[in-house]
Amino acid sequence: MQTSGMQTRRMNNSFARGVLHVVGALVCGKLSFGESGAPSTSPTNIFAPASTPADSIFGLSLFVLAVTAAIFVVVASLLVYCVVKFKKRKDDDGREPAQVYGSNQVELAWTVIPVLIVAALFMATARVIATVQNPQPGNALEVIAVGHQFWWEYRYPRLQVVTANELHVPVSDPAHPTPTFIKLLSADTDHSFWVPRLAGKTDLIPNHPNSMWIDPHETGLYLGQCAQYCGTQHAKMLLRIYVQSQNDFDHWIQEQRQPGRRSTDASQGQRIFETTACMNCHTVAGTAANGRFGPDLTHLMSRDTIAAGAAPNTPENLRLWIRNPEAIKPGSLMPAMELNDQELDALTSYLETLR
Ligand code: HEC
Ligand SMILES: [Cu+2]
Repeated sequence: MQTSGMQTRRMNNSFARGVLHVVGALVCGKLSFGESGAPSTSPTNIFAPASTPADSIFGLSLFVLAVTAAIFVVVASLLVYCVVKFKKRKDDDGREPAQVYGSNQVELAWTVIPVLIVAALFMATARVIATVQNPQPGNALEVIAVGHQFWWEYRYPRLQVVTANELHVPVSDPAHPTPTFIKLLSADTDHSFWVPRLAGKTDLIPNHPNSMWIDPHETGLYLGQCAQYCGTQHAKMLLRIYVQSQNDFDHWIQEQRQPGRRSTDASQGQRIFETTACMNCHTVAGTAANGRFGPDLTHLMSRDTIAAGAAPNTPENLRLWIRNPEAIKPGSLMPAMELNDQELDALTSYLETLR
């Protein structure tokens, strides 16, 4: 009996999902039709979950919405009915209507029914919380995400990979799940990790490790945003999750594990990097630079964006960034180093060798 109930609910869910997907996309103004005519989903659409935790939360929201909508319809119709039926008539004789004191049946009904509704909502919520807080299986991919003002540090402790701002994870086939568990830490203040299509929001709190997990069902780029005001540049602390096939992901890991490639043409830029305080804040593996205040730059050129998604990673933007970070991201904690044009060119060429 329980399974058939669940199946009907699932079917209702998928229909409601389709409707809500379109409504949501329309509301967000992001519904675009590709060549095939199929709607393509915006990378932050909360109505298009693509991972089990986001999916369970979405299902629960639909259930709660449906229950509360039903209550609303019942109450509003009774109200309208009473207003119309019992409005003051022309021939009203001014007498009070018959007064009814107490009815066990009515009182029982309006006590028991709400209690049952609340119990149902409670149990549905508890089930979703249990799913979302699923303990980590031993073989899951583990990532440590550290929130910094105003960028993300990502560490893969078992794979010895460190990167920033662009998280890569393997796609998870529901038949053979390969979830990713993310441990959430903070280097300074409260941040919040929220990639709406993959999971709910979880805060990164100093000295209080949190965790979450995702199992994205489709490859692609999923976007999000630090969802907790953490300082001036909170708005440009963007989240980018690249979900790749297992092969592409393994390949990416291989590349990230290489020490930075050396190139002699850029030795002047490297010298500036190592004498102009850059190396106090940034790490380039295989060189003397091992600062940890700013993003790891060992494979900077493997990233599509710089400054936590604030700008595309192009030579012009890189040069502008090191000339004056404020131009791209006001309030960023990287200082402008007052370099001259020739130093900027050399430094930019060096950064471009960090593949
Ligand atoms: C006081 C510490 C500090 C110094 C010194 C510093 N940086 Fe940074 N750098 C940062 C921080 C913090 C960020 C992240 C800014 C953000 O996204 O909000 C950053 C970001 C960057 C980025 C973008 C990385 C990415 O993946 O988003 C590059 C490139 C960079 N710095 C290069 C340099 C160079 C070159 C120098 C020397 C001229 C330098 N930095 C000096 C702290 C520093
Ligand atoms: Cu933040």
